[in-house]
Amino acid sequence: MPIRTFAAAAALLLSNAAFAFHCPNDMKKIDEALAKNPQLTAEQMAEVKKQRAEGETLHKAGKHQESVDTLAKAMKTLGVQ
Ligand SMILES: [Cu+2]
Repeated sequence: MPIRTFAAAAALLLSNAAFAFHCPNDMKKIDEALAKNPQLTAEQMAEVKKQRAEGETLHKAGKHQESVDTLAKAMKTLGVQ
């Protein structure tokens, strides 16, 4: 295998692994924030829970980038980084 192709494949694998780790981490942050009874409107709460569930579904489907993006919205509403 040419070294270039190998490097590209390795980089892809690494970024995938990073994302695979990223989503559960974000979900954990969201769960922790939700456990603290955040001051959200009922509407925001429903939205956050929906995004949290969606993020998990996307993560399990291997769509890590979409999952991270969806979870990021929920985290923004919750005010967590
Ligand atoms: Cu993921």
